Order: sequence, then C-alpha cells, then structure tokens
Amino acid sequence: MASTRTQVAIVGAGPSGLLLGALLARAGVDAVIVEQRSADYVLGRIRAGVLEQVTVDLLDEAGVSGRLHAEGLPHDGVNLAFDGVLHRIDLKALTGKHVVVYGQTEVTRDLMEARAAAGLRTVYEAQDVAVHGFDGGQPFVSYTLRGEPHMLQCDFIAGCDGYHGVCRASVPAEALQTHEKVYPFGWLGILADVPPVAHELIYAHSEHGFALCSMRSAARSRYYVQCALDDHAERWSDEAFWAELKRRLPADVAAQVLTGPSIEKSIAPLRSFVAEPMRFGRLFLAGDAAHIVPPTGAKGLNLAAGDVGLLSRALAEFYGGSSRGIDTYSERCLQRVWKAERFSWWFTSLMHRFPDTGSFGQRMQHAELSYLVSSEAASKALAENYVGLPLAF
Ligand code: RFL
Ligand code: PHB
Repeated sequence: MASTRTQVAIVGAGPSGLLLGALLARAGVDAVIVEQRSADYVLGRIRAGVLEQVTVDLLDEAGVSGRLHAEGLPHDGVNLAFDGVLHRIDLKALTGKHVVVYGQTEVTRDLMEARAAAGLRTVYEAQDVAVHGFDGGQPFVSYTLRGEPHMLQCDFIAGCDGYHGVCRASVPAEALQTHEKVYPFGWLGILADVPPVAHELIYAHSEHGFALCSMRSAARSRYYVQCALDDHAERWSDEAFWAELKRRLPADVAAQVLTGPSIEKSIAPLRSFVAEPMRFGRLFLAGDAAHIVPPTGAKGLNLAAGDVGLLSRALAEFYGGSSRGIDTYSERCLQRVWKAERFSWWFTSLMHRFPDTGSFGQRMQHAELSYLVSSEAASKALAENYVGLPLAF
C-alpha cells in the first residue's frame, strides 16, 4: 500500500475543502485534498451565487480573488416582490455593506487553478475514501486510486465532504447530536444565457408559490421556482418554466423577462440541518458536512467559508503552539451557524407557499411582508442578516 504523510488531510474539494487548502497554504501548513469526483464533475455543479463580505475577505486572504473583483457584481440592494409590487431593501444604506454576485462554480474554478499553479496536491477520483483513528493520536485517510490502495497519514482530518460525505457518518452516533427540518417543497432552477430581468435579485412571494430571479453575469440569468418535492426537472419544458416564473412575478417585471433555452435545469430539495459538535478528537467538520440551510437566505456557501476561515486560523495557531483555536472551533462556528439557520428558516417560511397553510397563515405572511418593507427596523434586521453576521475570530 502506498503511504504518504501531510499535516492536514482534507476530505472533499468543494468550496470548503479548496478554500481551507488555500488558507492553510498561506499559513505555511501542509495539506492534501482527497476528492471522490473528478474536477470537471465538481465544476459542473451549479449552486450558490451570492457572496457575503466575510467570504470575499477570506478569498482575498487566500490570494484567489483577482477575477472575483474584476467580474463579480457588487449588489447594494435586494428586492422583495408581493401583491404585484416590487420593494427594494437598500442593503448599503441600512448596513453600510453589500453582497457580491459571483457563482460558486467560478469560486471553485479560481481555487482549483490557484491550487494547481502552486503545485499543491489534490487527489481526484479517489474511491472508497475512509477516515480512521481520529479519536486517537494517529489519524489517517485511506482510499483507492485506479485500483491501488493508498494511505494518507496526518495530524488532523478536515471533513469538508458535504452533506452526504463519509466524515460525519464515521463519527459514533452517540457523540453527535443532529437537528433537522425538511421542507415540503423544492426549488426548480434554470440557468440561461439571457440578460437578467433586473440588476438586483428579486425574491418573490405569490399565490402560485415562491420565485427567485438571480444571475451569474450581465448576460447569464439564474431563475428558480418553488416546486413539489416529487417533481422532476425533465417534466418541465423551458416554455413551461418561463410561463410559471412570469406567473409568480409582478406583471411589469414579468413583461421584462427575456427568455431563451436553458443550459441547466435541476431540482434541489430544501432542508435545515445541524450536527453538533463540529469536532471529534482530530476530526473537524466544516461546511455542508456539518450543516445545511435552505437556499432562501443564500447562506450555505458563506457559512462554509466562515467555518474554514476559523479552522485555518485554529490549525495555524496549533502549529504555532496554542490549542485554544481548535478547542473553541466548534463553539465559535455554531454560534454563527445557528443564527444563519434561524434567518434561512424564517426567510423560507415567509416567502414560500406551504401546502398546509390556511388563510390565517397566509395573512400572517402578508402582514409580515408589509411590515418588513414599511418599517426601517424590520428592513434593517433583514439586511443585517442578508449581508452576513460577523465571524468570531
Ligand atoms: P460541497 O460543495 O457539497 O462539497 C463537498 C465535496 O466533497 C466531496 N465528497 C467526497 N470526497 C471524498 N470522499 C467522500 N466520501 C466524499 N463525499 C463527498 C463531494 O464530491 C464534493 O466535491 O460542500 P462544501 O464544500 O461544504 O460547500 C457547501 C456549498 O456547496 C453549499 O453550502 C452551497 O452551494 C449552498 N447554496 C448556496 N449557498 C450560498 O451561500 N449562497 C447561495 O446563493 C446558495 N445557493 C446553494 C444555492 C445550494 C444549492 N443546492 C443545489 C444545494 C443554491 C442551490 C440550488
Ligand atoms: C443563486 O443565484 O443561485 C442564488 C441566489 C440567491 C439565493 C439562492 C441562490 O438565495
């Protein structure tokens, strides 16, 4: 069996694993990433689009933000639509901050390219990845590559392998507390090379269900509509999608939607999930491996970035002689995670049509939406959460 050694073995080359690898490299800590898919497969997943300032700062720190600053779209506001009217929440005026629209695919590509250029090791297409010995002093990751068994010895394992990964699943059940809420709908999303309908995002509440108008660039749009959990993307023609989207938007906005062939169409289920603690001996969980939010608040990727920002500092401190950072990692992450869970759950509950909401529930949603856009205090609470809460470094 081929055996190699590193300081930190990172499982998963999604945004958490790649950003952690970049931050550790900057801090002089050696890390190897083990990913079960190919780089092209990872880049083919269309996901997040909105970056908080905290995430942009971490990408700056990792030295991978050149294209993000050149091509990312800073947004000073976000729109809520209901009762046929668009209401703008002025993020900049309310918080002094903005968000940047730049796709997760691009963040991932930038991180992968910087990693390859720096000659840092990533093992793609690793089979049968397993984590061992993290409750003792000699952890290691085993995997098979092109039929050959491999062993990666390390000081620490970073579980950056997403919700379905092997790391969280390897922790003894009694050491883990999990909290979960599954929502009774999903999001059907499409990507199309047409200019976006508006310069800023539109979150729309309507009697036909939720819709979101987002974008990747001035020429590429990303749209979503709430759909049934048992729906299938193949059942939706492009024409049916555009018609459904327009039905859920204010008429004057719908009239401006430019349509075209979709280049991607998929359904994502909505879930809230937290596993705690986020550390077991020498194994740390980060990003979707530890927590999931429904996408309504655009928090998933940003939480992942925050986790690895804290973890990279904690590990650098450890090699500098202090274990304070790794000892408080889980607690500091979870403080921010639970607040983002609350915001994402609240925003999801407010904006979607629930199958079992009666007329009273619908009136409550309306009253809250109308309060949100007419009270500066309420708008500010939304804006403060949307641009992102601070990290407890
Ligand atoms: P990922 O991206 O799932 O990456 C995990 C990686 O681990 C690999 N892996 C394994 N590798 C080795 N061995 C194993 N046994 C492994 N098992 C899995 C996987 O192949 C993968 O490469 O987790 P990570 O890095 O923690 O990143 C999390 C983000 O991807 C996620 O939170 C966001 O995409 C969520 N999200 C959004 N977040 C935002 O901040 N803003 C948004 O606007 C936003 N929109 C979204 C979203 C997620 C969506 N979907 C589809 C879930 C919109 C959508 C539609
Ligand atoms: C996206 O552009 O994919 C996106 C934007 C905002 C969200 C979720 C997804 O809240």
